[in-house]
Amino acid sequence: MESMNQEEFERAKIILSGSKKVLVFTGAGISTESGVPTFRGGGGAGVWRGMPFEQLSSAEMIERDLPLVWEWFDYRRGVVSEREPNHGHFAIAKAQNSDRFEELILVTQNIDGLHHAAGSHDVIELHGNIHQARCLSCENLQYLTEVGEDERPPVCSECFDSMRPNVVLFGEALDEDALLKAYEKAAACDLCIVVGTSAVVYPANMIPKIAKREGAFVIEINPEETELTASVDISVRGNAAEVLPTLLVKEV
Ligand code: BV8
Repeated sequence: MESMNQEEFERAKIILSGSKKVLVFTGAGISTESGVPTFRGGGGAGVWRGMPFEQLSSAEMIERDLPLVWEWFDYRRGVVSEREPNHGHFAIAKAQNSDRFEELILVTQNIDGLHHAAGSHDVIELHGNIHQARCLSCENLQYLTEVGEDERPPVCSECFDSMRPNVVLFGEALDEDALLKAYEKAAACDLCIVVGTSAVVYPANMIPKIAKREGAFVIEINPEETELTASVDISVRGNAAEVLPTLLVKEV
């Protein structure tokens, strides 16, 4: 862990030992060690078939070219399906399923499903889930394992209209219930741990800001500085898969 600033890490451990209600907020960086490319910065999934990802993942594409949207997300799901959760995902799941804290709420921007795969429960997936399809008419949800790979766009089993990926695209509103629950939990927590996010995407990036505004201690875990760094209480320069297992492990 030579890449980590040890002093900040020790301070973070002391804060954790006194925390009761913890909110963990994750972004693409927590899946880096699982081999899933991030969106911005090195090795990102920035461009595909010559189009920037923010254009491929924009609301207008659903109307304009739904088959291309399916090709894009089938490609992304192909990348994710070969990947496993890493020590960072498992550390959060272990802490959530132990009596380490009174409550541990996990809010993620990720759509890769790796938090579920690691054993986390009640995950608030603000941007949806790449493994699900949603009907354009009746909103029926189906896992893609229930739909033939060659059926594109998938046909809804309820109303037979076409289905789209169950993912929030740029320019689309987030699920209101999920967002409100995440805001409430952010306002109620006494510690917010922000892991692996550049914090540029709105409104998800409001989660740590609400926690801070309502009096929570905010710890950031990221090998690089972000837009949040100046406003957090402790910024641990390190990789999630290295830092989380030691940070979240029960005090000896
Ligand atoms: C909405 C699903 C309104 C799709 C995603 C101008 C200014 C401000 C805002 C806007 C603007 N123009 C438009 C907007 C709004 C827009 C937005 O915020 N745009 C940004 C780009 C400026 N937001 C929206 O459109 C949202 N909707 O506002 O709706 C509305 C209201 C009512 C009615 C109609 C509309 C919808 C946003 C959701 C978009 N969908 N994902 C897909 O995946 O293809 S967002 C996408 O970015 C991913 O979900 C991703 O999770 C998310 C955030 O990125 P990060 O997770 O932070 O990933 P990133 O690569 O950026 O950073 C990785 C970090 O990890 C780095 O810091 C790196 O250092 C670190 N790292 C790397 N390795 C490690 C590590 N950390 C730890 N350990 C490591 N090993």
